[in-house]
Amino acid sequence: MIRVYGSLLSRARIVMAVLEQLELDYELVEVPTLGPKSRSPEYRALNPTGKVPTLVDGDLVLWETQAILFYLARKYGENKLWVDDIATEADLYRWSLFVSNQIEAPALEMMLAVRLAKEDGADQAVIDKAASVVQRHLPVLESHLQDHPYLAGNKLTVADFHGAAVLSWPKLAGFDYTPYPAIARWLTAVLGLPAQKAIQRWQNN
Ligand SMILES: N[C@@H](CCC(=O)N[C@@H](CS)C(=O)NCC(=O)O)C(=O)O
Repeated sequence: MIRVYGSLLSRARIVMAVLEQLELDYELVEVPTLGPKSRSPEYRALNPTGKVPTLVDGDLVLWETQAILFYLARKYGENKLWVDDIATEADLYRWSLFVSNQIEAPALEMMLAVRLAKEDGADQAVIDKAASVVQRHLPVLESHLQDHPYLAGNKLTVADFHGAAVLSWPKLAGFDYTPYPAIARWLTAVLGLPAQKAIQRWQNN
């Protein structure tokens, strides 16, 4: 059985949503993002970074969220969540890497500013600074999504699962996507998939 190490409060949820969408059986091995379990020698033997998620599928041990998503789509996708030709595959990598390289860090910073806020509240200056970096890149995405339903190949792919998850983080810091209607429409479509709801069954794991 496929095993995912991580938690619902981590990027492991992106992997889990893709597993649900592919209708694969899997087990969640709860590893809190911080804390002794993720730092244990046993866990570091699987993932030397000590971060989550990690995927174990038979003899394969894999970490880095997007590598895991690409593997799952290629191995089990059967034309689901992947694209058909090399040019469209390059397009999928382009959008995935654009989100990862340009938006993921500031989007995470916005979410963590709220999640890790002390009693006197989140640091709005930190949120605003990170939001301005995110915003710099949104017009490109907005323009693309005005003409395309999804990031690559005009179909739902793993790039959408990753991208929509990352772009959902600023919302937790109050970011408003109203000026970006195509992004807002895409976020609603991808984050509203039944697969996203299905992962909540691990809530009381
Ligand atoms: N690029 C990595 C990032 C992994 C990552 O930073 N995971 C977070 C949870 S979502 C984590 O484990 N943080 C704990 C730490 O930084 O020690 C991936 O996508 O897998």
